[in-house]
Amino acid sequence: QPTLKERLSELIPAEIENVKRIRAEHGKKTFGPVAVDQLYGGMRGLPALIWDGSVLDAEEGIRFRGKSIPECQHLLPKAPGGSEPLPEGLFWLLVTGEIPTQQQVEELSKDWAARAAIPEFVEEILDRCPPTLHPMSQFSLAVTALNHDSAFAKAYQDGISKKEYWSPTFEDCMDLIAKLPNIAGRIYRNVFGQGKLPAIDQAKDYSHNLAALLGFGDNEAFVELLRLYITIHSDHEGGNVSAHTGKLVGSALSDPFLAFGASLNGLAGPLHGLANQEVLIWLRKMQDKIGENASDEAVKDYVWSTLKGGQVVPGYGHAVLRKTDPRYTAQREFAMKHLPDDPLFKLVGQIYNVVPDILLQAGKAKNPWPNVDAHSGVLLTHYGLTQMQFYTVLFGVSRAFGVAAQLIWDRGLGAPLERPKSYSSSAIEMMFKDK
Ligand code: AMX
Repeated sequence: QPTLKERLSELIPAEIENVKRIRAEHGKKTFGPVAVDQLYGGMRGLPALIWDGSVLDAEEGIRFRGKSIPECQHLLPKAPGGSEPLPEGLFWLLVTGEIPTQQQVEELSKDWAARAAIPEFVEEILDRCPPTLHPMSQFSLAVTALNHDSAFAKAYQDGISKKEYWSPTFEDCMDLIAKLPNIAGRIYRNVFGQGKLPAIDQAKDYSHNLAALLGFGDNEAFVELLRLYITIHSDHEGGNVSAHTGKLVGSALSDPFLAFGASLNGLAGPLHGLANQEVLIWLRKMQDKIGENASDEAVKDYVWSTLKGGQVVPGYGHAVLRKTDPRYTAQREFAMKHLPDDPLFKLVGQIYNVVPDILLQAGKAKNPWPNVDAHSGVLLTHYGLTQMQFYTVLFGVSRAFGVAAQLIWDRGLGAPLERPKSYSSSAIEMMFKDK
């Protein structure tokens, strides 16, 4: 059975021809006018990028290479005794569009375990960070510093041909994903004082090793949660801040460590990945104010007070989605199976029953339904990972999968430097002066 790299070396030449054909047949066609509002309005709906790993439908939610989350849960290989998909398999799917065999996934687990060590100087950088530096800033620092050993940067300096870019990019992407658990684990233990890091177990899968590094290796339900968590957070098509940033920075031929470090800085914003931290802070504040087992009325009042204070309800709304996020639903199903009586899970369910109506009444949000971040923190908290400042780091570990898959393809297909056109407001006025 071919390795992932062998399979890619077969797929890339065929896809180069495919893209040539698409461009020859359709390259000069246009779809949809550009409205001035889109330039001022964060480019919503503006067609601008090629992204092959996943596509987001406003009503249905995400599909990874055409497969919904329940289909991925069904089709992708599992760990022995487990029922959630192994993220190794999801990565294979994102990169190739194909479902890997159990053996191919096991090889990937081994490969990542073998690449997992981080350089000593990166450990030192992390150990010197004050615990008051946000875990996401530490994460981004460490990932950026991995560029020291980038195979791509070195090959470029050595004069590699453009046709070969994908190969060292692939190696960097594999190293990147493989090293994230050691970085995340070190940050977690440094910041929250949780003892010494264990060694990577070469015989275990990625999620198991990540769980062990965080101190939860003995908790099989938590390991299963991480498998699901990484799978569903991996990719959300190309226009979201972290994915687009990675692609943009990669287009300058910055190596995958530099590109993904930039992704992480975008993910660290409260309207994007930091929302999972914000949700938990908000839930805790709500509990402090109105107590546990509060009435629907009290929850409603609290939600209104958030809105009236000029703040967003974290975990609700989305730039593209217009229905409940299937990533929320997948986590809800996990909770129903593993922690149906958890009080915080019950509060999340209660909030689901009141927030959409309130957001509709408030009349601003285009989507009143919950997104992925409304649920993830509750699950992590249940198993004892209660430090919400750390939650976005786990989102970041997962998001590397999607960004890396696209970086490999961008270099494989020779994607050019991104450089869209910007306009000044006076230029816009001039353009439509007499129209
Ligand atoms: N609570 C209160 N107001 C909200 C809201 C929410 N959850 N969602 C949207 N709105 C408001 C917007 O702030 C905006 O107000 P404005 O006109 O005064 O600027 C108005 O509704 C219209 O916004 P929109 O077109 O519906 O959303 P958007 O595409 O501009 O923004 C998002 C999308 C996610 C930033 C927004 O819904 C939001 O702030 N949600 C809360 C934060 C959150 O959960 N982020 C995580 C998203 C998923 C992810 O990336 N991880």
